[in-house]
Amino acid sequence: MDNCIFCQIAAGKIPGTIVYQDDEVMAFRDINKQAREHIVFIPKRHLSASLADLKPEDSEILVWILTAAQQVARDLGLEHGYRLVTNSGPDATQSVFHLHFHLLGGEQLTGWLG
Ligand code: IU
Repeated sequence: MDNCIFCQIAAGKIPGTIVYQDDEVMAFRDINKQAREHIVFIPKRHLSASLADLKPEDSEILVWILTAAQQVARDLGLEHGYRLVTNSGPDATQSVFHLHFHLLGGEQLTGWLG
């Protein structure tokens, strides 16, 4: 999608600090990090705006993203743990409407709600 910032990062049209990519998934450092390590995982294709509207036939992307997150967490040395979350919709304060997951770690995480 032309006006989607994460599509533009996936296409290399605007820069991101990319830490992982394969045919389907890209991961880059969040520009406004909320933990010492904060990585955003996206499908390269604009499959959906959020988890809420991901179609069942596209759901295998979830396995690919979780597998990529597992790999990146290992690469970053997050052996003490990490958190993987997705914000879906306004109650969750979602701000970019291209499905994505946040990997947070590298320090003791506190609290669930913000
Ligand atoms: P959210 O779950 O939609 O709230 O998360 C969007 C995230 O994307 C947020 O943490 C932003 O800091 C992050 N981000 C980014 O890393 N690079 C960008 O160019 C833009 C947003 I725009």
